Amino acid sequence: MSDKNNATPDVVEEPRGVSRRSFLGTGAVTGAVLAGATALGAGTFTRESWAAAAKEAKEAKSKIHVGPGELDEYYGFWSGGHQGEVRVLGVPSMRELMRIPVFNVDSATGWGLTNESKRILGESAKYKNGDCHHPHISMTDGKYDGKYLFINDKANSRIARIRLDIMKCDKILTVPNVQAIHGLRLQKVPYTKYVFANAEFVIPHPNDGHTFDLQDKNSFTMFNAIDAEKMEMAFQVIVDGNLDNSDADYTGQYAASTCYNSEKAYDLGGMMRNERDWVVVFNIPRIEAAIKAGKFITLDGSKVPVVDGRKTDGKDSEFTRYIPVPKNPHGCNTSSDGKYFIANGKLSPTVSMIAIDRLDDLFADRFKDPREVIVAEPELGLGPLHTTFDGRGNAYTTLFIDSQVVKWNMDEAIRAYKGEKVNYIKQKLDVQYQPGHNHASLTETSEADGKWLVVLCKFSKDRFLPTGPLHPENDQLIDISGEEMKLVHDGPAFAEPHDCILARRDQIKTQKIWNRNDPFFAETVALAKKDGINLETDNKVIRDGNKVRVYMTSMAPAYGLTEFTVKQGNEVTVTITNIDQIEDVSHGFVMTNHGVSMEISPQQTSSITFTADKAGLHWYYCSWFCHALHMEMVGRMLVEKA
Ligand code: RUQ
Ligand code: CUA
Ligand code: CA
Repeated sequence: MSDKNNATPDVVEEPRGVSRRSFLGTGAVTGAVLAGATALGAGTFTRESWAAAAKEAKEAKSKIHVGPGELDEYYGFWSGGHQGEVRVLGVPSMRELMRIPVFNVDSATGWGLTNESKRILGESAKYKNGDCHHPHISMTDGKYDGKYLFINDKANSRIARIRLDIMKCDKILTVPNVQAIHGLRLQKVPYTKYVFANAEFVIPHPNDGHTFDLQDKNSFTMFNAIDAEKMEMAFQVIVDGNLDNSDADYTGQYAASTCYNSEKAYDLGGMMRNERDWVVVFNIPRIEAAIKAGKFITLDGSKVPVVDGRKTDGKDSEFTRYIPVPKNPHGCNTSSDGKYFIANGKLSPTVSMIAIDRLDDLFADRFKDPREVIVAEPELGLGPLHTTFDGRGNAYTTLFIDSQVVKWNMDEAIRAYKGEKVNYIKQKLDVQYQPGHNHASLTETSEADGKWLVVLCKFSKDRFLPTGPLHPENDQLIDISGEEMKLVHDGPAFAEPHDCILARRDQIKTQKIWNRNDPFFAETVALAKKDGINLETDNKVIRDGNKVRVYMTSMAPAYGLTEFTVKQGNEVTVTITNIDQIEDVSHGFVMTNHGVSMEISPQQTSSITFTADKAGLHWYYCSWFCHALHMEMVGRMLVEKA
């Protein structure tokens, strides 16, 4: 079997290196061209280097091979990008374990179709799309507590929460009065009380169609804090410029966000006018105090407390500080040692290291220049987007334009900034190609263990069998446990895992079957109770005017009801309780030709509502292969002519 799909390619017949490395050098990346960049490293590959790569690939294979029946060491949670779901992978095998539908509609589980999922989606169930970027796991004392995973939807300005014990989305919130939730991070210490979420785009307030213009005081965007347990808005902070990515510190006091459009421009040229944009730092206790004291406003019909974190006449507000950094910065990453916020320069070859222990002084106005909090600005290469950490003092930054990951040492970068002659760059590794986020194991917790690095490449070009004009992305796994980074795996992925996160497998505890008291379907259980139904035993049809409620059990390989009759035009709700107790015996329910499909896992209750608009006999069947007689797990609905 060829190992092309899981490792560096075998030796190739001709040195393809040049074309493989330089394909974006001629204008495919507007930012690169406009920033005057050309692709570096073209021609660095030779026949010999490919042979070496092939040898390395062989060694790598043994490292990542998780044999049949063996378990991975890490859970990986991958954003599905504009596909809208969250994916669960095992690392290091990079095997996909599960998909968690969130902002998409999913035919297998019935997400977006069932009544339970529609209640969770709420008002926003009308949207069938989403664009998720940043999955993050809830923390206690700077370590994963394995309770929740949160993720943003840039497309429809939402935030979703996934319960990790069942790996289902249980809450979705639309953030009011903003457009495009992008950067999302969690408070790390003392625990994840807040989800911090950046709204990217500047809009007029009220946004009632009165203007295209964004220059006046009533046009702005906001930084948002969400109560993680209630999944309700806690507060919003008006900012200057726009907001891109963010992170929180290890004291619970500060959060920081990058801004690439300090210009408040509408077009590319305008957004690149300033040599420096900024990082805005939020003082969480001060914001909380102001809100407690009633010193806030509300906006455009919402009740959420809003404070103004903008400068007035060049003077800082009490809530924020703006630290100028070059240029259109993107990623914002807190180092695992808790010392620095690192802003990734994107259009500048540098990253800016902000000393978190200088922020108290910054907020106390003890500095003449806010840039006095910057302790280093190492030059790393072209297009730095995101940085991650190994817990041993090294940082790893993706270079989008160079198609590389650069490993560098933070202390040495600080010494170099002070004028010492020291080479803080440890290694540059080619990745294939154009990396966005990267993520080292446990990197955003105090337990960063420096074992694995995932690099999410936006382009895969020639790394996989061709799939037509649309190519997969390439999620690469790199071994960082030694001195040198070693690429060990290529992982094709469908649109578009911006970001992923790795947790140790012991940090995630899942249920094997559903608990009958689970809140996920509690409302369905309550409705059944109103109909006098015992879901675990009853198989009954309740007629209520034009509405028909069909209750049945399922146990492999049969439904409790194998036929029921309704009238044409009836609104039919089918509620099924899977009374199987055996792990892995999931059933499904599909009503043919009605767009009806759902999952019913052991001890779960699921319900779905549809209109019986076609007179006739309609078969329903179990869609999840559950038993030797799975094909026989069927029933019939008779729809009588109106
Ligand atoms: S951020 S790489 Cu949402 Cu970079 Cu996508
Ligand atoms: Cu039940 Cu297949
Ligand atoms: Ca800018």
